[in-house]
Amino acid sequence: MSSGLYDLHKKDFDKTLDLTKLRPYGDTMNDGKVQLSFTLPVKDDERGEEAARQMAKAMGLEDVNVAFHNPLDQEFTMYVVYGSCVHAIDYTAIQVQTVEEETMSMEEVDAYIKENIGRKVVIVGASTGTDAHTVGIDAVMNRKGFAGHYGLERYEMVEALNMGSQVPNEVFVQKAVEMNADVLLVSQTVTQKDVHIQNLTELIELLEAENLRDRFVVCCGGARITHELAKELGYDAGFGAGKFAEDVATFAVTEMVKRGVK
Ligand code: B12
Repeated sequence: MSSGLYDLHKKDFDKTLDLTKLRPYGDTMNDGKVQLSFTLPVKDDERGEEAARQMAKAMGLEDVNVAFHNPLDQEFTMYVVYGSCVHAIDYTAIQVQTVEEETMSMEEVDAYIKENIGRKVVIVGASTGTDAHTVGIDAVMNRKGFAGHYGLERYEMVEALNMGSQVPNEVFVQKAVEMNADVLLVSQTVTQKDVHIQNLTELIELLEAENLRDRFVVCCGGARITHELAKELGYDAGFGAGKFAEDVATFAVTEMVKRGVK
């Protein structure tokens, strides 16, 4: 939508939007309509359907409609429900921590490295710990990239090593030292039982124990990683869904220059 149309819509058609009481939008402003899917460990029958309705109500939905239910197994059923969320939030009070650099293109990153660092930047990445997912780290590192964004292997001024998945933190650090890496990239996809927090914390502790933390720019990423979480865990930056090679490359090289790395 062009910004002109957007302004017209907001100013002339809607008088009820109050960003201090933000609710989901379905058909009309403030209707609170959401669609939600979840699984209950019960049979797919009328009683299960009622359980799904009550569960949705308990989650803060009203006018609940169980639109779809499908047995996954004898005792497990997946439900899709629609309803109106009764809660509202104050959008104007929201503050988020984000990476502030304006993202450069691959060509701009290469030019920036040539001008400010004067040698290739060495970047080692992996999906570490028990995490077997490789698509995220491949998206960022593989030459062909992802969704039209070339990966770091394609950058003229980057020497990139993608170690793949299930890489133990010790092996990762050993390789980073061996390659005299500048930047470490960790991908974490599985977050069940906060395994990503344990694993990400273990890596930082390992680097600190070996007095190596300040030697690298250390970034993590994954669908459920935020910049705020990454900072809390001792990383320099975190990148979630919708972030690509150029986002992390921009951050890493500008951070290196801020630190005076040559
Ligand atoms: C493909 C997939 C698999 C494949 C993985 C194949 C492979 N080679 O990677 C297989 C079938 C092997 C698999 C296995 C498992 N999976 Co799986 N899998 C998925 C699936 C369908 C897609 C994930 C994906 O590839 N996304 C695409 C990539 C491009 O997105 P991304 O990772 O978010 O990456 C982007 C950004 O986050 C960012 N990024 C990612 N990493 C990094 C790193 C850095 C440094 C930076 C800068 C950016 C960055 O850049 C990318 C581009 O924007 C998801 C469901 C879903 N639809 O998301 C489940 C999902 C991730 N899997 C899940 C689970 C539970 C598992 C298993 C544990 C299942 C099991 N019980 O065995 C196992 C894993 C076992 C293990 N030890 O890890 C859960 C995770 C739930 C959770 N919250 O923990 C999901 C969400 C499915 C679900 N709804 O339950 N899985």
